[in-house]
Amino acid sequence: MGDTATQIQDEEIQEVGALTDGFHLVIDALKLNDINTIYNVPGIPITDLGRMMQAEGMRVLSFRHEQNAGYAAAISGFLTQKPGICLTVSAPGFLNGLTALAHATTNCFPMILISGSSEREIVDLQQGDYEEMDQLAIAKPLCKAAYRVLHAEDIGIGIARAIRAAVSGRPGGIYLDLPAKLLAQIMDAEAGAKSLIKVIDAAPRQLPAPESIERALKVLKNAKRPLIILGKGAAYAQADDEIHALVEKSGIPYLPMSMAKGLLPDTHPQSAGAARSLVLKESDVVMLIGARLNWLLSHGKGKTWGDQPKKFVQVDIEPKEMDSNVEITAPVVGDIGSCIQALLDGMGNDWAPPPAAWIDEISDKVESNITRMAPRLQNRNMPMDYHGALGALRTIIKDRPDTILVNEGANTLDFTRSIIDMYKPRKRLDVGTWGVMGVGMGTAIAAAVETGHPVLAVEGDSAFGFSGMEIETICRYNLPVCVVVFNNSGIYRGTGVNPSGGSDVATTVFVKDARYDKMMEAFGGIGVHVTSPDELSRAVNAAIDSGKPTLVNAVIDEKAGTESGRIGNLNPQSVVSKK
Ligand code: OXT
Ligand code: ADP
Ligand code: MG
Repeated sequence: MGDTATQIQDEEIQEVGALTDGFHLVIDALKLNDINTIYNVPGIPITDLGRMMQAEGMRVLSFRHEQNAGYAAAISGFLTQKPGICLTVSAPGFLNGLTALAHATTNCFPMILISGSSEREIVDLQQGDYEEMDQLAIAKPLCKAAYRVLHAEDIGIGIARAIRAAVSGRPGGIYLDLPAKLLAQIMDAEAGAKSLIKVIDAAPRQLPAPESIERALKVLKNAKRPLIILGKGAAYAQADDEIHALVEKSGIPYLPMSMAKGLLPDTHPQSAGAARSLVLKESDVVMLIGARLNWLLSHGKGKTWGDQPKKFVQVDIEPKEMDSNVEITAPVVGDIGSCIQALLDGMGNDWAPPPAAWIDEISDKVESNITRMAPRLQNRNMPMDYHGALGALRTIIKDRPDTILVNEGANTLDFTRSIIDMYKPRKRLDVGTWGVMGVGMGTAIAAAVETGHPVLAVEGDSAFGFSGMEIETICRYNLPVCVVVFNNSGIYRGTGVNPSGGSDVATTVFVKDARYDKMMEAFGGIGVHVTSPDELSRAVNAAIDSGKPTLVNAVIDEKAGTESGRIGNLNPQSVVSKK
């Protein structure tokens, strides 16, 4: 009997030694760099890659839509300082993941979108391959860097470059294109192992220039009404102790941006969170730490900032951020940990706190805003308004400060941000720089997977709809996620009326009396329908105690919200009235 094909192949393999292939090289390169979690949607050409990753002990979480897998990867980058990995199929899957990649880049989160792609020869001649698309070209303007690997021996380099590009300097999203053919390429296993790179010091410290520290301290020292603004870059940097020390040693009041809440507890006596308008208007020197003067800070000028002339000190790793909107008097370029440490060292031991009049003015405003809000948080109106419902959830976060709060919506976002105090760093995750709806479930899943802490996702009913199908994913992996849908039957409010008088409902209105809790039950999770703050409180406490996937449908007064929440001023107004 003649030799079988397999026998011949085996003999050949023995002659040339053990072989490896593109699939295994990708897996080995990621594992070598301590990347062990993948957020993906399977399909041609990456189904087997996912399977093999799982076989090799990686955690491979499959989603229902790539955008949600991408948001999960983005926030995992924020939480861990390692690039979150989203793995997708070619063209449509790639495009679904691309929104999240752009979101990661916009928010300065490290993430790598790895997509399978079609055959280069066919794509470049536009001959109509399966899911044909020039993905590299399309990704380039939407991310920090984009790479394609064509040869198995370059996989190690490709992944090393992607990791380093994602986390060094200002973090961001990276695209890595892996053509289908590459995954099946074989090479000698020993040469393959040698081709892999373990990235050394992927995000090297960037020490600030000593003169920039001196300049910044001089400006701060001369301030009569100083203010520190902490942004999500400060939360990302994980320099929690240094930041805490700087705030307390300087005695300067601070304002946390949304995702920087909890870096110091919101109840800290120097927190000016409840006196936002006052401190922006009246401050004379503002030190930004990992926060940009973009739309969320009214670009550092105009009505929000008042007439008081300002000097800005800005601590950021990205030199190009300086003077982006207004003059920065004292730029401090470097990584936040190193910069804050240098500022602390330069302050010496006799740093004088800011004038008492400034501190007292802020404390009075904080107290009056808190006192004004307090009775509203106790209200027992039915249907619930935002204050009544959030009064209940606020207590839960206070009692369980390790819980991660995910938050999206318009009114649901804005009320939650100002009502729920945070006590620990990186516990509040939200819509970020773009105010994007749809981050909710991906964020909740990654938060649970990466930290092991319970997650409470407070979601507007519209916001929830963007990623709602992922509650199946939450149930499938049995994650400790409690989703609370603030159900006011619509975008902003449920009261809109079709101006034409036609039979279609208004553009902002959803089905009335919808029961989102039943969706959760469909997948074996727990669904609860609540109409009062006490019921809400009981349901969420039970969910967190049990750790079981839960969705609480919380009925909110459909008249309670306002158009676009706190940012209604950004809506353009038509000056033409048509009959
Ligand atoms: O100092 P003053 O007196 O001014 O008072 C301030 C604080 O000092 C005080 N405060 C406190 N008082 C007492 N106690 C405490 N603890 C306290 N803390 C603070 O309260 C006030 C307010 O404080 P705040 O919030 O800090 O200050 P302010 O002025 O609001 O800050 C300004 C901003 C700009 C920093 C802040 O407003 C902010 O961060 N805003 C982010 C807004 C945002 O990103 N919104 C999301 C986008 S809106 C819209 O675009 C939506 N869409 C369109 C869409 C989107 N986004 N994405 C995609 C992919 N497609 C479409 C859609 C579809 S929202 C939306 C859905 C909405 O419907 P939902 O059903 O989901 O939600 P509902 O509205 O609930 O129905
Ligand atoms: P927020 O929305 O909370 O104001 P932004 O996303 O606008 O925050 O700003 C974050 C800033 O933090 C970015 O300019 C980014 O370059 C910077 N940043 C991120 N990580 C670091 C770090 N480790 N050291 C210094 N700056 C950082
Ligand atoms: Mg709503």
